[in-house]
Amino acid sequence: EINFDWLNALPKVELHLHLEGSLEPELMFTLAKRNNVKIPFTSVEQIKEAYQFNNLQDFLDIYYQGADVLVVEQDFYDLTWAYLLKCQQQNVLHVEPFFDPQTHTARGIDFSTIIDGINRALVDGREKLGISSELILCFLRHLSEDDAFITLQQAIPHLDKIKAVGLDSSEKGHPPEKFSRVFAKARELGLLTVAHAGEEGPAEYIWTALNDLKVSRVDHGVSAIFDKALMEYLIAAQMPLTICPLSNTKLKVFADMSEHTILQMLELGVCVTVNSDDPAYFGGYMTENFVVLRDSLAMTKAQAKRLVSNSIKGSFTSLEYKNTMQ
Ligand code: ES4
Ligand code: ZN
Repeated sequence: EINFDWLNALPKVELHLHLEGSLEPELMFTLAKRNNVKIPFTSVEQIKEAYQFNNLQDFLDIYYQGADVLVVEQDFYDLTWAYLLKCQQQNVLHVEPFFDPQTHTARGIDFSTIIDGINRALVDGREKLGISSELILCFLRHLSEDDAFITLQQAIPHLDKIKAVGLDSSEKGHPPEKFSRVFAKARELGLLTVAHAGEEGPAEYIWTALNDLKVSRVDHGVSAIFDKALMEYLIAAQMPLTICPLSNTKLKVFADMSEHTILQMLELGVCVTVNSDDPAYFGGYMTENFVVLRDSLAMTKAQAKRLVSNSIKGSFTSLEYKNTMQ
């Protein structure tokens, strides 16, 4: 279809992608078998039926369960490589994926097993596919500050492979400031910071992500629209928001794609970007997320290009490289 073709051919950049959320049912079965891990599904159809969520927590419960099939270094490589092949098919030139080490270290998997597998695929992605990347370590906000500190300590021998830290998982009741001291330590180590804020949580959490965690981007941030002063700040600072349209409707942050506010924000001058979040769970990668904006919100070609341009501006690569992407 013509519009898919054009949006697929458009060179894109992805700034909000959970590697564990790119685990397709087919690979889940392959890895379950390879590692002798039991999963509560017997067919791809059954898995797809289970992927119906009423909120973020519904999704997280099934997402953490899916990650149980990831055990040895090669599994983390295969997961990351499959995502990069999708990027190649969809003309995604640069990616800044998240990984959730605590999901795996809690099951007795070494931090180095996880990051070495991911990093080897990212290196191959640069060399064999020409896809550049920066990796972001996410802390699980439903776990303790102490647990996050332990995880940051485990990352220290691998700082050459990590660009930033982030914050994900259950938002409500776990405000950004719970991790102020961990993020301060991460910044001292030379890492940039991002955080999921204002996905299900209030605009107040976006303020504390900015003020207490000193984030360089806000992940989601859709609840900013309810706070006029925050909107003015985001526009003045040109603070990037990594918006995930399919994620937001699957998790019922918006009841319908026609109600999504991304293009309103774009027209108000907010630095909004398009991303896929957990594409294996939410029904689409980068191109599909752009396609739904065209289908449900009548996004124009000029708007699509501005959305990509915002992603380039908001990325953590060198200015020199950004200029080659524009
Ligand atoms: C996530 Cl959509 C979303 N929100 C918060 N945490 C997450 N981890 C993976 N996907
Ligand atoms: Zn996310």
